[in-house]
Amino acid sequence: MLFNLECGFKTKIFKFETDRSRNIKAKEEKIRRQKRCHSLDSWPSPFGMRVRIALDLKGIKYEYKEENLLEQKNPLLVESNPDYKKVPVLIHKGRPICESLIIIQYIHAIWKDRFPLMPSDPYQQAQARLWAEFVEKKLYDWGKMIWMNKGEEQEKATVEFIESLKLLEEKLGEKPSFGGETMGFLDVTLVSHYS
Ligand SMILES: N[C@@H](CCC(=O)N[C@@H](CS)C(=O)NCC(=O)O)C(=O)O
Repeated sequence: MLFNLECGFKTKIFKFETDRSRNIKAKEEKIRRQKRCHSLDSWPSPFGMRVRIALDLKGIKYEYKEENLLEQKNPLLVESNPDYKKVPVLIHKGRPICESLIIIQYIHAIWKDRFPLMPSDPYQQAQARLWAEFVEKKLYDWGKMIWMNKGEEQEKATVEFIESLKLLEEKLGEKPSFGGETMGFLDVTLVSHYS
Protein backbone atom coordinates (compact mmCIF):
# COMPACT_ATOMS: atom_id res chain seq x y z
CA MET A 1 0.00 0.00 0.00
CA LEU A 2 2.72 2.41 1.07
CA PHE A 3 4.78 1.32 -1.94
CA ASN A 4 1.84 2.04 -4.27
CA LEU A 5 1.28 5.47 -2.72
CA GLU A 6 4.95 6.36 -3.09
CA CYS A 7 5.02 5.19 -6.70
CA GLY A 8 1.90 7.19 -7.52
CA PHE A 9 3.37 10.30 -5.93
CA LYS A 10 6.66 9.91 -7.83
CA THR A 11 4.78 9.41 -11.13
CA LYS A 12 2.81 12.64 -10.48
CA ILE A 13 6.00 14.61 -9.77
CA PHE A 14 7.61 13.13 -12.88
CA LYS A 15 4.56 14.12 -14.97
CA PHE A 16 4.59 17.64 -13.49
CA GLU A 17 8.31 18.07 -14.30
CA THR A 18 7.88 16.72 -17.85
CA ASP A 19 4.90 19.01 -18.51
CA ARG A 20 6.82 21.97 -17.11
CA SER A 21 9.89 21.37 -19.27
CA ARG A 22 7.66 20.73 -22.31
CA ASN A 23 5.96 24.10 -21.73
CA ILE A 24 9.30 25.90 -21.37
CA LYS A 25 10.58 24.25 -24.58
CA ALA A 26 7.44 25.26 -26.50
CA LYS A 27 7.76 28.85 -25.25
CA GLU A 28 11.43 29.02 -26.27
CA GLU A 29 10.67 27.56 -29.70
CA LYS A 30 8.10 30.32 -30.18
CA ILE A 31 10.70 32.98 -29.35
CA ARG A 32 13.11 31.45 -31.91
CA ARG A 33 10.46 31.68 -34.63
CA GLN A 34 8.89 35.02 -33.78
CA LYS A 35 9.77 38.28 -35.48
CA ARG A 36 9.25 40.30 -32.31
CA CYS A 37 12.01 41.47 -30.04
CA HIS A 38 12.80 39.41 -26.97
CA SER A 39 15.19 40.27 -24.23
CA LEU A 40 16.80 37.53 -22.15
CA ASP A 41 17.61 39.33 -18.95
CA SER A 42 17.83 39.15 -15.20
CA TRP A 43 16.32 41.97 -13.16
CA PRO A 44 19.37 42.76 -10.96
CA SER A 45 21.73 42.88 -13.96
CA PRO A 46 23.18 46.36 -14.61
CA PHE A 47 24.13 45.14 -18.10
CA GLY A 48 20.55 44.09 -18.73
CA MET A 49 19.39 47.46 -17.42
CA ARG A 50 21.33 49.18 -20.23
CA VAL A 51 19.32 47.27 -22.80
CA ARG A 52 16.03 47.97 -20.99
CA ILE A 53 16.84 51.72 -20.90
CA ALA A 54 17.85 51.79 -24.59
CA LEU A 55 14.69 49.97 -25.68
CA ASP A 56 12.52 52.20 -23.51
CA LEU A 57 14.15 55.39 -24.81
CA LYS A 58 13.47 54.23 -28.36
CA GLY A 59 9.94 53.20 -27.41
CA ILE A 60 10.41 49.64 -28.68
CA LYS A 61 7.91 47.04 -27.56
CA TYR A 62 9.60 43.81 -26.55
CA GLU A 63 9.06 40.71 -24.52
CA TYR A 64 11.09 40.37 -21.40
CA LYS A 65 12.26 36.89 -20.39
CA GLU A 66 13.65 36.58 -16.91
CA GLU A 67 16.56 34.14 -16.67
CA ASN A 68 17.38 32.46 -13.39
CA LEU A 69 21.16 32.63 -13.39
CA LEU A 70 21.47 30.63 -10.18
CA GLU A 71 19.90 27.53 -11.70
CA GLN A 72 20.99 25.57 -14.73
CA LYS A 73 20.90 27.97 -17.67
CA ASN A 74 18.03 27.71 -20.13
CA PRO A 75 18.89 26.09 -23.50
CA LEU A 76 17.74 29.26 -25.30
CA LEU A 77 20.28 31.39 -23.40
CA VAL A 78 23.09 28.85 -23.94
CA GLU A 79 22.28 28.56 -27.63
CA SER A 80 21.94 32.36 -28.05
CA ASN A 81 25.16 33.23 -26.23
CA PRO A 82 27.31 30.09 -26.49
CA ASP A 83 30.61 31.81 -25.63
CA TYR A 84 29.65 33.57 -22.42
CA LYS A 85 26.18 32.19 -21.60
CA LYS A 86 25.38 35.55 -20.02
CA VAL A 87 22.49 37.99 -20.06
CA PRO A 88 21.53 40.29 -21.64
CA VAL A 89 20.76 38.81 -25.05
CA LEU A 90 18.44 40.56 -27.45
CA ILE A 91 16.68 38.28 -29.91
CA HIS A 92 15.49 40.25 -32.92
CA LYS A 93 13.83 38.50 -35.86
CA GLY A 94 15.01 35.21 -34.39
CA ARG A 95 18.68 36.28 -34.32
CA PRO A 96 20.54 36.77 -31.04
CA ILE A 97 22.70 39.81 -30.28
CA CYS A 98 24.96 39.61 -27.21
CA GLU A 99 26.96 42.01 -25.04
CA SER A 100 25.15 45.05 -23.67
CA LEU A 101 27.22 47.72 -25.46
CA ILE A 102 26.91 45.94 -28.79
CA ILE A 103 23.17 45.51 -28.22
CA ILE A 104 22.71 49.26 -27.60
CA GLN A 105 24.55 50.05 -30.85
CA TYR A 106 22.40 47.50 -32.68
CA ILE A 107 19.22 49.03 -31.24
CA HIS A 108 20.40 52.46 -32.38
CA ALA A 109 21.20 51.20 -35.88
CA ILE A 110 17.92 49.32 -36.37
CA TRP A 111 15.58 52.01 -35.04
CA LYS A 112 17.55 55.00 -36.37
CA ASP A 113 14.49 57.20 -36.84
CA ARG A 114 13.61 57.21 -33.12
CA PHE A 115 15.44 58.85 -30.24
CA PRO A 116 19.08 58.82 -31.46
CA LEU A 117 21.40 57.15 -28.99
CA MET A 118 24.54 57.78 -31.05
CA PRO A 119 25.75 61.11 -32.46
CA SER A 120 25.45 61.38 -36.23
CA ASP A 121 29.03 62.63 -36.68
CA PRO A 122 31.45 59.65 -37.02
CA TYR A 123 34.11 61.43 -34.94
CA GLN A 124 31.62 62.01 -32.10
CA GLN A 125 30.52 58.39 -32.44
CA ALA A 126 34.13 57.26 -32.01
CA GLN A 127 34.39 59.47 -28.91
CA ALA A 128 31.21 58.00 -27.41
CA ARG A 129 32.56 54.46 -27.99
CA LEU A 130 35.94 55.38 -26.51
CA TRP A 131 34.39 56.75 -23.32
CA ALA A 132 31.97 53.84 -23.04
CA GLU A 133 35.01 51.56 -23.11
CA PHE A 134 36.59 53.72 -20.43
CA VAL A 135 33.51 53.21 -18.21
CA GLU A 136 33.55 49.49 -18.92
CA LYS A 137 37.25 48.86 -18.45
CA LYS A 138 38.36 51.45 -15.92
CA LEU A 139 35.49 52.84 -13.87
CA TYR A 140 33.73 49.50 -13.52
CA ASP A 141 36.94 47.65 -12.64
CA TRP A 142 38.03 50.22 -10.04
CA GLY A 143 34.51 50.18 -8.56
CA LYS A 144 34.66 46.39 -8.31
CA MET A 145 38.07 46.54 -6.65
CA ILE A 146 36.73 48.92 -3.99
CA TRP A 147 34.13 46.48 -2.74
CA MET A 148 36.26 43.38 -3.26
CA ASN A 149 39.31 44.62 -1.35
CA LYS A 150 40.25 46.09 1.97
CA GLY A 151 43.07 48.31 3.31
CA GLU A 152 45.70 49.61 0.92
CA GLU A 153 44.25 47.96 -2.18
CA GLN A 154 40.85 49.49 -1.44
CA GLU A 155 42.35 52.92 -0.87
CA LYS A 156 44.28 52.78 -4.16
CA ALA A 157 41.14 51.70 -6.02
CA THR A 158 39.15 54.53 -4.40
CA VAL A 159 41.69 57.14 -5.54
CA GLU A 160 41.68 55.75 -9.11
CA PHE A 161 37.87 55.58 -9.12
CA ILE A 162 37.58 59.24 -8.11
CA GLU A 163 40.18 60.23 -10.74
CA SER A 164 38.15 58.41 -13.40
CA LEU A 165 34.98 60.19 -12.26
CA LYS A 166 36.78 63.54 -12.52
CA LEU A 167 37.75 62.77 -16.11
CA LEU A 168 34.14 61.93 -16.91
CA GLU A 169 32.95 65.10 -15.21
CA GLU A 170 35.33 67.12 -17.38
CA LYS A 171 33.99 65.37 -20.45
CA LEU A 172 30.42 66.15 -19.38
CA GLY A 173 31.19 69.87 -18.91
CA GLU A 174 28.06 71.99 -18.61
CA LYS A 175 25.86 69.65 -20.64
CA PRO A 176 22.88 68.00 -18.90
CA SER A 177 24.00 64.62 -20.27
CA PHE A 178 26.83 63.15 -22.33
CA GLY A 179 24.45 62.86 -25.26
CA GLY A 180 23.86 66.63 -25.12
CA GLU A 181 20.29 67.65 -24.33
CA THR A 182 19.08 64.05 -24.14
CA MET A 183 20.57 60.76 -23.01
CA GLY A 184 22.92 58.96 -25.37
CA PHE A 185 25.11 55.88 -25.63
CA LEU A 186 27.56 56.92 -22.91
CA ASP A 187 24.77 57.92 -20.49
CA VAL A 188 23.06 54.57 -20.92
CA THR A 189 26.40 52.80 -20.41
CA LEU A 190 27.06 54.71 -17.22
CA VAL A 191 23.73 55.06 -15.43
CA SER A 192 23.00 51.38 -15.04
CA HIS A 193 26.08 50.99 -12.88
CA TYR A 194 26.10 54.24 -10.97
CA SER A 195 22.58 55.44 -10.30
N1 LIG B 1 30.05 42.12 -20.78
C1 LIG B 1 28.72 41.59 -20.61
C2 LIG B 1 28.53 41.25 -19.13
C3 LIG B 1 27.24 40.49 -18.89
C4 LIG B 1 27.21 39.83 -17.49
O1 LIG B 1 28.21 39.80 -16.77
N2 LIG B 1 26.03 39.28 -17.15
C5 LIG B 1 25.88 38.58 -15.90
C6 LIG B 1 24.67 39.11 -15.14
S1 LIG B 1 25.00 40.73 -14.50
C7 LIG B 1 25.58 37.09 -16.19
O2 LIG B 1 24.84 36.76 -17.07
N3 LIG B 1 26.15 36.22 -15.37
C8 LIG B 1 25.92 34.81 -15.46
C9 LIG B 1 27.18 34.03 -15.49
O3 LIG B 1 28.27 34.61 -15.40
O4 LIG B 1 27.10 32.81 -15.59
C10 LIG B 1 27.71 42.61 -21.11
O5 LIG B 1 28.04 43.81 -21.16
O6 LIG B 1 26.59 42.23 -21.52
